[in-house]
Amino acid sequence: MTMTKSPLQIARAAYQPKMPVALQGNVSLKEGAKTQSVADQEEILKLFPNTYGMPVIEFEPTSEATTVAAFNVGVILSGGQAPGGHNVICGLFDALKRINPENKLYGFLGGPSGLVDGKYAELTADVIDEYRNTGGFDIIGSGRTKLEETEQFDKGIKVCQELGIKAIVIIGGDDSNTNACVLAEYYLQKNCGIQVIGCPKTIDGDLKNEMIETSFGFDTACKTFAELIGNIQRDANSAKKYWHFIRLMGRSASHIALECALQAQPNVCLISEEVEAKSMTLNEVVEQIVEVIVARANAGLNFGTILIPEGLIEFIPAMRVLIQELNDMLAENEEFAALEGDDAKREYVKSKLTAASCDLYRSLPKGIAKQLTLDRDPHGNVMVSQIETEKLLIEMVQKRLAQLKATGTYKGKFAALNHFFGYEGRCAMPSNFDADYCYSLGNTAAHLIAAGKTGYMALVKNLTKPASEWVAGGVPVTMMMNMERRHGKMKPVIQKALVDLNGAPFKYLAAHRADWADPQLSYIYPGPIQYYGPSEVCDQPTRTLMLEQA
Ligand code: FBP
Repeated sequence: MTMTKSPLQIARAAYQPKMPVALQGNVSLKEGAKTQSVADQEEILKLFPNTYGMPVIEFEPTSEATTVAAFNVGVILSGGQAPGGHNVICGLFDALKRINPENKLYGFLGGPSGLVDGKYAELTADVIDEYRNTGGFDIIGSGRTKLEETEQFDKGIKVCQELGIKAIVIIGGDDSNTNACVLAEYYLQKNCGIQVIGCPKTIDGDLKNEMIETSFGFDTACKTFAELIGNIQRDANSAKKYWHFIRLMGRSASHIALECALQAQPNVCLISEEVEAKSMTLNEVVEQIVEVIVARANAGLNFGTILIPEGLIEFIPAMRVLIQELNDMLAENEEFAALEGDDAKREYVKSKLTAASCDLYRSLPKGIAKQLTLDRDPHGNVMVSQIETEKLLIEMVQKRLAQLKATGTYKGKFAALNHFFGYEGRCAMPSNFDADYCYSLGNTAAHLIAAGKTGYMALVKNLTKPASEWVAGGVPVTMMMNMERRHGKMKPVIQKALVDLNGAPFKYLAAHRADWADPQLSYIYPGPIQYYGPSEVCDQPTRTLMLEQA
């Protein structure tokens, strides 16, 4: 007999996510005061006249049951995978059925384009049961199509009307939730009766603010990477012959690198936001690494671990200027796209850059320079996941160590290995935290819809407390917005949360990193995510969240 599921998969299918008390029965709704956007209030108000200023909402338990007429909902998974996405959909489905067993849930296939192209599938109980507490987004697939044209919005209305859909739930990161808000505003203007609710997804951890404590997926992804880093540290400490340069996903923000450092205590962890605050050059970053390598070599230890956030390169001021120039130059540039061959493209780029950026561009290894000019994502972001910063750093560190060797300052041996962790964690089986959090987010989205809300993001907070004490509700998306330059134009977007250098997680790293670099080893080996066992082993949120809320 062939096995179709592992024993753990079977056990997880039966796991019942823990939920806040307020979501366990009937809910009533409490509205707070009017809200404002985090910045650029006048511009955001002008762009979102119908959804600006709405109050924050909290759900409270009530003994009164309300009867809600049956309605249909469509759900979209948008952007990069994050553990727990399936549980948002399961939570949404279960709550919709509790609200009215006649309610139906449709999944739009392959991301936002599924809505526009009318590609969908009904998510019935049989389908949902296959995906409970599983990683991945394969239940309906995901995509990065940007919903921004009114033509797309109008096609969406038609599809929703055909299916009797009264609300769309968009599960995505900052850019996707920005689009959700634009869509909500447009549908209100058109008075077409379609609500739009967002859910905070991304392993990057950069969709958080005063209201949203963390995005889902960050917990599981970091725990998965931290396990791998711990394993590498144990290997390094056993073989004693390699320096491991480990780049970690996270786009611009260094939250993942920071969280992994807090969990595994590597010898070096670079934080892009600090590099920017100190206006460090690439050479200074290299020097910071070299100092640790030399000190450890002097103690006879020619091995160690270095964590590098994938967005590092964008935070080196001169590189940032170069990337900005490249972004503006590449935006809708058909002339560049038509060029054939790397040399022609390189010459074209050089001819368009300012003198300082051109010098920097020329000084980079050709491979890295090329990676900087690869296609932007649909939101105009440079795809930092494709820039192999860890290899660039290895090359530069190697050169610097050779110089130090020549002067007799460094007597060690340097052999380096490079790693890039991202895809390894994005679809991991969700931790109990993410399984519970996501299921609650899905439930919350259903209640926001039943309450007739639109332009809101589902909110579940108090996350360092036991799940029963979490607080659920909704936060208007406009509250998180500011104006930023995208594709060469100013656009309203949700403000990204970068690592706060005055925040407790970074301060902890800053206070301890000298000990972690020290030849006296202080590696932690976190081990794999545990799903069954004592709560302190299985249900703990990230160190970031615990330090932020301590
Ligand atoms: P989201 O912002 O869509 O959640 O993306 C997360 C992420 O994993 C980033 O960390 C990474 O830079 C990017 O996706 C990689 O994108 P792709 O999956 O398109 O290679």
